[in-house]
Amino acid sequence: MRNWFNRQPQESNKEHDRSSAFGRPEEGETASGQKESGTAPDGPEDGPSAEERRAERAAEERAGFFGRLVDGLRRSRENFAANVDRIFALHPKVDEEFWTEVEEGLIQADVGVEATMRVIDALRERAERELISESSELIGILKDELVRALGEPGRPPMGEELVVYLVVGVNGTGKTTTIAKLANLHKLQGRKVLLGAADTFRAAAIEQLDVWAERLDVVVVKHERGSDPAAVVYDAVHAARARGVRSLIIDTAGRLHTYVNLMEELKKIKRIAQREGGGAPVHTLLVIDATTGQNGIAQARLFNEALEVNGIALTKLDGTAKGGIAVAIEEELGIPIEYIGIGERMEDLQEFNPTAFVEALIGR
Ligand SMILES: Nc1nc2c(ncn2[C@@H]2O[C@H](COP(=O)(O)OP(=O)(O)OP(=O)(O)O)[C@@H](O)[C@H]2O)c(=O)[nH]1
Ligand SMILES: [Mg+2]
Repeated sequence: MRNWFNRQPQESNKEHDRSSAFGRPEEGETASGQKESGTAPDGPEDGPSAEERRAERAAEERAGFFGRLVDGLRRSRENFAANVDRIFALHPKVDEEFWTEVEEGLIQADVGVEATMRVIDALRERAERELISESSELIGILKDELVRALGEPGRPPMGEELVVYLVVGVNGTGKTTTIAKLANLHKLQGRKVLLGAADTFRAAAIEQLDVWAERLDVVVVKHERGSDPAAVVYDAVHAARARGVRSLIIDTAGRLHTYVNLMEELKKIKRIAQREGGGAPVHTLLVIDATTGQNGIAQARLFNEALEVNGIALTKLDGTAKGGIAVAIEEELGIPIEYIGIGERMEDLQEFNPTAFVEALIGR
């Protein structure tokens, strides 16, 4: 073999289902955009009842969500599913060679050594306990164990009061884009959103956030380029409190003159947000680029040591065949993945759902 992920991915399909959770029709509208009649008949002979229509709409939304996930994970799926098929076909009996192949396959998929060992141990244990000798019977169990290894998905605080989201990460990982997507998601969830442009270091960073804000129709609190980011955060937090904002999302620099400078600056920003927020939780969301593999995990450790990260947004999953990195992140960092990025568009951010993720990766 021995490479699960050695095939060239095809061009990503940019066509996405618009009748999704993100493009959700307004209340009182059907998925096709027509107004529902308040006097719609209820009986089976007269068409679906309101409840049936609601269930239908929920199913459509789920299909849209899953369809986009499958599309976003296509590179990983093509490799993962093809190699699972190949290994299981090549080794119909559960023997040592089968275990070696599965183990190597998971490691190649960037699942990480520790997580792979745990998954393999759990699989072996179940195979022995349930006297399974046909490898095909283990596919469902492999999925179960991967879901288990992904742990509980993280859910950021989403209460009625202000939450400050401090979005941090190495430069280029997708912070600003993720902030735009998050703002879009939170707006769709009915939350009032404000952005804070605290990356005052990189040229054009403020303008980039501004462009997104205009498209999203949200306000940005910003200062001049080169100004003190902590002062931006101070103003942004006070503006958020004064305006009854629920989600204040703060963009930060990914690079300064030195790494130590960056961490000191981020710590200061966090302190200011905590001090000025009037008790508002400050949720530190670390953005990791999935295409950077184990290197991304090493970076995450450093950020976590300095800032106590609460959750992870794993971006660019559409750009890698090694989606298994999600499992390694959970195993090695113990920080929950809250969101995944599966494309460059505003709609391409999803709340992380381990079951759907594994199904999209190896579902058949
Ligand atoms: N394919 C893909 N591209 C993404 C995703 N998220 C972000 N990007 C792209 O990654 C590039 C960098 O994104 P930014 O949001 O500017 O990254 P950043 O972390 O803010 O970068 P700095 O401000 O330089 O620190 C852009 O071209 C984005 O379109 C994703 O989920 N999928
Ligand atoms: Mg940025």
